[in-house]
Amino acid sequence: MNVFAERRKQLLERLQGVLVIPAAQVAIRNNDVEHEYRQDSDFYYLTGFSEPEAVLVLAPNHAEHKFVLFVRKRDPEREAYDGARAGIDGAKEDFGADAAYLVSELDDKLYEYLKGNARLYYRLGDNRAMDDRVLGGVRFTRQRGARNNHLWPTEIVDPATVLHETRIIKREDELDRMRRAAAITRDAHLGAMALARPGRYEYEIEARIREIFRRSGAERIAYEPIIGSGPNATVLHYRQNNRQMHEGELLLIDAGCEYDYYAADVTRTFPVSGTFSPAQWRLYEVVLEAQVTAIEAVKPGANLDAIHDEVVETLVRGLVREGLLEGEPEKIIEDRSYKRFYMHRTSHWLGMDVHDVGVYYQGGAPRSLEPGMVLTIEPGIYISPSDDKVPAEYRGLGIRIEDDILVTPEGYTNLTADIPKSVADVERACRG
Ligand SMILES: [Mn+2]
Repeated sequence: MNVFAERRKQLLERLQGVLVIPAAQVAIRNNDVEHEYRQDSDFYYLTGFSEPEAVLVLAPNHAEHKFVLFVRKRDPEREAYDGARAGIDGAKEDFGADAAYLVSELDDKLYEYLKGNARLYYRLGDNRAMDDRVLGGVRFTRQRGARNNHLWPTEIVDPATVLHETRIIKREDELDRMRRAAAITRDAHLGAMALARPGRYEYEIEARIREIFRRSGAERIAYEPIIGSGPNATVLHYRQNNRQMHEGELLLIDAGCEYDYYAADVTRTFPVSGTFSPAQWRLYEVVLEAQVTAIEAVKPGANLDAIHDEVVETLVRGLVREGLLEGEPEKIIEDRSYKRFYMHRTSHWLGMDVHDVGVYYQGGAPRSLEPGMVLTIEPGIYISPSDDKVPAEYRGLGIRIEDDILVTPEGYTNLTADIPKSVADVERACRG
């Protein structure tokens, strides 16, 4: 049984009703030109099917059709332009559907799968046209239900409640892909460190990173990369990547590839000229200490809020030590004045999506880490170029260090551990 069939089987055992998940929608860029298409992660997780205009139905209460796919019609003329389509036959033979129909038949066929189910798992609000079609099916099933003595959906539940709790725990086949994504991302960061030097432009570094991703077999980037030199490193979502880099500046790179639908998410900060200045070096060590301490705290039972608090504490003590913050660390943490330099959270889940699915709180409390979860640890310090309350040598410095951490039964594995991070390793990598 392939991995997708296994996932469906596990989910079917947990479902208390019928589940409907549409494929990701095609997004138009302009006229007849589309944005790059990427399948919806939930849809792909359960089917391995990457075509648009498809709908997945899992029907545990149906006698024969537990797994149903609605797909595009075969169309030799269109396929000459866009490539082959699986069609109804392919959906059954290649993707294992118990039944398959044209997506144009969805409205007529939904009744057969909705009837007999008091619960429908469907995510409302993401795709309004699809909402209309599914709710039309619910309405029809309700009208028939009273007369024909069968249940109809009286409850619509977000599939996230069952599916995302499965996706948050990564199995071995998923971790293989995440390790591959991490290895390719390592090569790209090494390539960037070797290439950067005063006079080069941020986009040259971006081009090298994209080249290494693609030539290594990664389908795409996991998110738009940030290549921020000098003051751009303090702009958290900097995307222009078009500035010329200068002697004495830092370069912050936040870039990760997506390999076979799994993401890496890595940030490194290094000196453009290959050597940290004393002020850069001191600040870098503060961030690094916070990051390493946080990683070492990862183990089953720990939680992201506690890890974040520890990061804040380490950063604040470092900032006080370097004279960037004044006063008692406890007081600074309490009044949150450190947010001037560290304004974002420390972690997010990582998986098929770069900000992966899964809740962060359960029953009002931060959820406990479990083996198989993957998260980022990404503390930073960002000092505005116009902050005249700090010594000039610190102004415009932005430093973030980010790794991808797998929770294991014993503690953790750093999936991106071999991307240079210590001052000595980074400076060596910058020399190429
Ligand atoms: Mn991240």
